[in-house]
Amino acid sequence: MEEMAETVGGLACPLNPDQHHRMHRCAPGIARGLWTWRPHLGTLWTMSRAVTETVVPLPRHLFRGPHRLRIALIGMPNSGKSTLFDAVASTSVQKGEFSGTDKAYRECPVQVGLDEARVIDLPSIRTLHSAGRDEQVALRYLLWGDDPPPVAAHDATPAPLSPPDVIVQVVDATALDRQLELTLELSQLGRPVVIALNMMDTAGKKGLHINVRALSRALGMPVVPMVAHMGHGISETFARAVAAVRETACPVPQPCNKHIRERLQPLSQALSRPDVQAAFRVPHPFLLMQIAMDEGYFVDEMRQHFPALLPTLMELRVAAERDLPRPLAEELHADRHHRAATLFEEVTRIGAPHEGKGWRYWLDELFLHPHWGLVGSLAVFGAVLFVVFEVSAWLDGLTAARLIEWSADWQPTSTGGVVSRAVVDGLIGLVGIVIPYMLPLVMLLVGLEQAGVMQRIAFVVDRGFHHVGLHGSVAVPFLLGLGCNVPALSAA
Ligand SMILES: Nc1nc2c(ncn2[C@@H]2O[C@H](COP(=O)(O)OP(=O)(O)OP(=O)(O)O)[C@@H](O)[C@H]2O)c(=O)[nH]1
Ligand SMILES: [Mg+2]
Repeated sequence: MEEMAETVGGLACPLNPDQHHRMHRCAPGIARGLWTWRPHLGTLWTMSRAVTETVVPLPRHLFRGPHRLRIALIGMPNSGKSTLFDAVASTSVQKGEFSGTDKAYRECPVQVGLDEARVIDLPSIRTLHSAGRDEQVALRYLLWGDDPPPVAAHDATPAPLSPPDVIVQVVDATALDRQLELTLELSQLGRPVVIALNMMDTAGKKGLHINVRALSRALGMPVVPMVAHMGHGISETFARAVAAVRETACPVPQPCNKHIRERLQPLSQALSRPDVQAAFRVPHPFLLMQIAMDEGYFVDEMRQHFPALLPTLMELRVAAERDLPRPLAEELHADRHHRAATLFEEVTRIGAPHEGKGWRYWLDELFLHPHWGLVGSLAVFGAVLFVVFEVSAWLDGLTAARLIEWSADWQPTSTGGVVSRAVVDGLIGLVGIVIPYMLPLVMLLVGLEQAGVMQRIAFVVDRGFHHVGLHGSVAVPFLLGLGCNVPALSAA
């Protein structure tokens, strides 16, 4: 006999005559089961079609495997770089020292959505011009990584790391005016820069209101408000960093004032030589600024590689300095300082310091206290257990228990009825997990997270979890696991 075909989920499945006969015998039972569930069949059909037909557009190219990104965290001392790094660091952190210094760096892999990156926590840097020896290696890493240009070929590479695809400048928002000077310098490096505007909590308490959008517009860089030790703004910072690379968004050029620009014009022209560009492999405005500032490393390299050109450059530099009230380097520094201060004034408003002690203050007092922090965290764990065992048991009685009671009398004897009964039991089981356990638990955890309690708990338990090779942020999946292991595993 010819094989008959039945369509299951869009696939044609051949049925032999015996199967066909059995199917017809089962049909009344299945039909009865389906009749019971008929109000939901339409919804299930729509949902199954939505699942099979939904197309999720992926970015054109993902940064994964050998194409993973490198993100460098840079900033002035105590701006919060290490706090940000620790917040995203997995257990596989690699440490190293920049060659010829005792300055350490750390790097680790991070997952940013579907993209992968390696994040590097660099030593603090105050300025890119007139940098000290330790800052010099960090600068050389930012410029070239482990791929030095001809002028730096004789130096040991600062670290065996590829150069960054994007720079995240961690900025202390409470000292924004000073930190913007470094931002103006970083904007000359020709790489995407993202500003992580950290310590927004302290800035708020000091009455400092920063217009983040205006700042971002003026600099041509994404600016993300952040409170690193609370975990606020961290994922957005990394998402914006990846997006900046994908869009190859480079900062708006921040030229010095017209008066100085005109004076530096001859020096700029003398440096605009393809062989100089090829030897240094740095953006022209940056090289111009280094030579104009008489920066040791770059002037030395110029002396070694372009001995005939250097005297001309120095003469042009002296000519640019002539009639200036101060030495050229000081003049350039003052100009940068002035531009940073002007920008700061444009984007900030200083109000009255926040005197009141709001509930967040008391949360900090409790959770960030060396001893009471642990007690507070244990209390939250206790509250979650109470919800799971007491509140959920009550909800269970109202939902799943009633459904079980309702279906208890249905004892089918046909195969179709048994299959339908199994489906109904499965659905009741699902309802019994989702409504009494998962929903209250997830709502509670979202509430705790939005209030900032979870971030504080993650901070408190971080040290303890590190002993078992985990990070403090696993506190959320840990608690979620009290309701259901599957979302807990996927969240981890
Ligand atoms: N109030 C507040 N403090 C923060 C924040 N982020 C970091 N801190 C604190 O700022 C201090 C300095 O943070 P670090 O992460 O060590 O700063 P860093 O930039 O790595 O410092 P160095 O590498 O030593 O230059 C630490 O005490 C942090 O706890 C924040 O968003 N708000
Ligand atoms: Mg640090």
